[in-house]
Amino acid sequence: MIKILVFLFLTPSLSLSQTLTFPENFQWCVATASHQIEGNNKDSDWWEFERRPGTIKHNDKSIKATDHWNRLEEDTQILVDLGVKSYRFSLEWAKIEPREGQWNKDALEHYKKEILLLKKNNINPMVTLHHFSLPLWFAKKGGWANKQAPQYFQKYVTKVYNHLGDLGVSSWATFNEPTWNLISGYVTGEFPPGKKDIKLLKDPLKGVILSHGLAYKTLHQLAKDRPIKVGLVQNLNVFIPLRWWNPLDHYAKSILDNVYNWSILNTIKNGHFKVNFPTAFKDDSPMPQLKKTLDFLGINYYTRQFIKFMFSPPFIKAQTIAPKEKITEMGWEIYPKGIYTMVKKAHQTFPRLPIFITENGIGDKTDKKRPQFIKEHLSYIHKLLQERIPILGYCYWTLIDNFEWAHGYKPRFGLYNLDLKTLKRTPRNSAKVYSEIIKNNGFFYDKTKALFE
Ligand code: PNW
Repeated sequence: MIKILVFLFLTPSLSLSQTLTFPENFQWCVATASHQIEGNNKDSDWWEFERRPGTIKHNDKSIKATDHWNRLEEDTQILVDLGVKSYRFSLEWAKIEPREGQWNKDALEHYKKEILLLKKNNINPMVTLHHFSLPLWFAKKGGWANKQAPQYFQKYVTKVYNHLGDLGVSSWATFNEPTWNLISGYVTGEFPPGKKDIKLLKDPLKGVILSHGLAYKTLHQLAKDRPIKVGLVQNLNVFIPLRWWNPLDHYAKSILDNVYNWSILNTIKNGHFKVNFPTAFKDDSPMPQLKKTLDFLGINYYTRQFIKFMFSPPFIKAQTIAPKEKITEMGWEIYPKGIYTMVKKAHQTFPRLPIFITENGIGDKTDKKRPQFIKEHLSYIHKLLQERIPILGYCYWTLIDNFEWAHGYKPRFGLYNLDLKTLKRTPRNSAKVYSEIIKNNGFFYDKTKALFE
């Protein structure tokens, strides 16, 4: 009897605090994006956008950013210090093709050097081909809304692969967060081209999907027998109807969920693009060529939002509701459980597809919340792994504080603090915490002490 009581008493606490060990080959990683760190991206649409009055908070401009372009060795050393197995970064199309059809060999050589440096240090390079910024010449032609966008992108991708394809890049992602990028550019106006008309979303959305499909095929054709992995990175947010009793909020939520989270992934799954957004646009187009164009899925997860229906355009309002302790510098709610929910949904959509958590991070200059933020998200990833969901790795966003798009330099996502004057990188406490997790391939986790449940 006593034995049973002791057992009942101890079991819950045993399972609530335990060492979480990750699979042997789990890819611990950090992620960055070229425009946010390299500097001098003069031929890009973002460079031009930053110079339009009122676009970027505090009138910040990317200018030199973190000067990563000139600090490859220093920054690779930081990656080595952290102990990451993979490094996710993006190539800058505007640097590689600054004017239509003119290829900058030095830029391609620069990326070659970067990849070789990573390989030399036993770090797997994960390349993203497009992370928000575009060559200005292409943006001026309408960017993704241009009917020829897939062909322009294909030319760029071909050039890149011909130059860098034999260096052992472990994975190629065509796009980073395409729906977020396009909604920011065409609906909220926060990103270039700075438009605010939801009706404008349809053409670039279809353009991006078709560009992904063509790039996927192109890369595999160029690779021939080389076993390359090509995928896409999608941001998945948890959306909740603001007022549970209001059918309009449920309706708005389902539309946003469909367009933002799933429109691209569903097109790939079904070979069919289907969006019905009555106040904006409706489309129903077969795209059989999109089927089977993912070797892996990259998921970026950050937050949950509450959705309200509004009676004027854009009809949908996303807002954050959470106590102050759970809100980040970006104003986003910290909601670790959401990574579990969204990865699980993605897995149900693509049951056998390998998943990579390509971004998860927090703006937190003081670093008070970051260590616990990382651990609580990882605890859910561990749970997913125990349920046999094939997650290959986890990238913390990001390595060094950087140019945070329309928010400028204020939000601090880095494991390393960036001194904006000297550009010196200094590890925050969480850099040590993360490198310990990597070294031990896990960590001790006490669920009863969770802060963000
Ligand atoms: C990502 N949301 O975007 C981007 O990939 C990065 O370039 C960026 O610096 C980072 O997050 C931090 O902002 C996001 O709606 C877009 O929750 C949307 C969301 C989160 C992140």
